[in-house]
Amino acid sequence: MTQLLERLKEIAGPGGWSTDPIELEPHLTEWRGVYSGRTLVLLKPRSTAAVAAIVRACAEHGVGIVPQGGNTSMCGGAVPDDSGQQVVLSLSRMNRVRKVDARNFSMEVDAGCVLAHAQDAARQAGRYLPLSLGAEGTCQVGGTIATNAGGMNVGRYGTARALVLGLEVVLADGTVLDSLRSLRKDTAGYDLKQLFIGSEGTLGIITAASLRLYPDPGELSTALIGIENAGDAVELLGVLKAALDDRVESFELVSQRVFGLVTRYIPGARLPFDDEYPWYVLLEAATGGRRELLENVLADAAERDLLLTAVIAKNEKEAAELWRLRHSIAEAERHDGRSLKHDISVPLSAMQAFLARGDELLASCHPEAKLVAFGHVGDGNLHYNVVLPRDLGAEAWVEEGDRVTRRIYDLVRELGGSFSAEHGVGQAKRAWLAEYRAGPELDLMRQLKKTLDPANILNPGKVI
Ligand code: FAD
Ligand code: 2HG
Ligand code: ZN
Repeated sequence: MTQLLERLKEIAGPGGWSTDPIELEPHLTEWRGVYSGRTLVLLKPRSTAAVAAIVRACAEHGVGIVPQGGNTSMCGGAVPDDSGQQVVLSLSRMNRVRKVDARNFSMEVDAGCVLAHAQDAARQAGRYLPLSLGAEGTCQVGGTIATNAGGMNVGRYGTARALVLGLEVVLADGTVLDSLRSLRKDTAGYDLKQLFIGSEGTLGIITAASLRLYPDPGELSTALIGIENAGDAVELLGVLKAALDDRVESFELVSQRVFGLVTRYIPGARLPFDDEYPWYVLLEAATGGRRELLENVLADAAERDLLLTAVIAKNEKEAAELWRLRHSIAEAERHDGRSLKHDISVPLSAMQAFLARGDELLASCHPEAKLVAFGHVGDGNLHYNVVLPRDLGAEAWVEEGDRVTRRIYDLVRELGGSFSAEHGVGQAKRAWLAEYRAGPELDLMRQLKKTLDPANILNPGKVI
């Protein structure tokens, strides 16, 4: 092991590795603090060649590698186990925007480029990188692709997968797979890059990506709406889409309890209403400065009793304040303490049934449980988080938690949904994957893993 360690340090070069406990600490604990581990060494290579050399060295010694981006994973995907034998490979020093091709509506970036920096670079070239999430100031392009993250505007632009035109990936034997093409059409054989999108570092290490860009959507109108029932949000979305079609950029649902956490824990956060409403929708539409387009739809929705109140941001500052409320939810929930995270999706047509039956289920299964529900309802994706009574002991929390989670996931399955919509599986949902995807799907996933990583050195202990 000492020999390997010395070789890894040499490959990473001065400033490219650390065993200092203080420097290691943020790399060893998950964002929520639920999962943590130890490591042999933290490596921060600067080039694809160095990543390949590291993988080759680790492969020779059968040592596990945990690729790490911004470490914002919600399911313990980016931290090592507690053996102290795995290597953490941070992409943070591979953070260049390689080029923006405005004419081709594409950009090439290193995997370690922070998502917000990639967005800025696209904007400076007069283009738009639509992928947007609360963690965008920290998460990296590589990590975001590796989880196939979703975020705030999937309805119009798709998840990370839809924005990937090409990838450069280091395979488990150190081979560099160069699929870094920027084409919208390419039917030359299997589309290999798809294998690595959403594979959470278990099939290869993404070192660079070519991303699809869009024209600037122009002026956006942003509104916060108070509604009576969560189910009305689905009707409201229908009205909005009928009027504005694909100009709807975002459509987020948030419960009063959730915004209550935000105003309690996030300094300066306040809602623009004097009264409270049971549920809220935060929506954004590309109206090109014609606010009246949105005003008319909302007036129509009010006539149909689909909303109780609405405020449209008058300028970018007000819009940013509304988005700050939304983007602060995960942080506020973290301050509030432990919750059972259920990142679920169902077909939009089943969303109302899910919400109604979910309420019944929680009432019957654990009447004292508190629902912390919010999310990307326009995509059929809800964060249906549940807080069990705080006075339950740790063991009972786990037992009760599993029971509640199982009931929720069973309902999701019955409605044709998924127990993991956008956060991935990591370590948190491995057992659920084994159960809810058992059969040919899981078998094929295992075969793929065996083929691409026969010695199981890429993010061992995650996903499958
Ligand atoms: P990490 O957390 O570092 O890693 C995630 C996974 O990818 C791990 O399995 C890791 O091993 C692997 N990985 C990392 N880099 C690479 C690489 N280069 N090659 C191969 N594998 C790699 N997610 C959403 O989908 N939508 C949201 O709206 C959303 N909002 C969030 C808000 C907050 C405040 C936070 C903390 C998280 C949020 N997330 C959201 C979850 C998370 O941010 C995303 O999944 C994010 O894109 C992960 O990127 P990262 O760089 O932090 O990856
Ligand atoms: C969001 O939509 C993230 O804000 C985080 O996906 C969800 O904290 C969560 O449960
Ligand atoms: Zn989300």
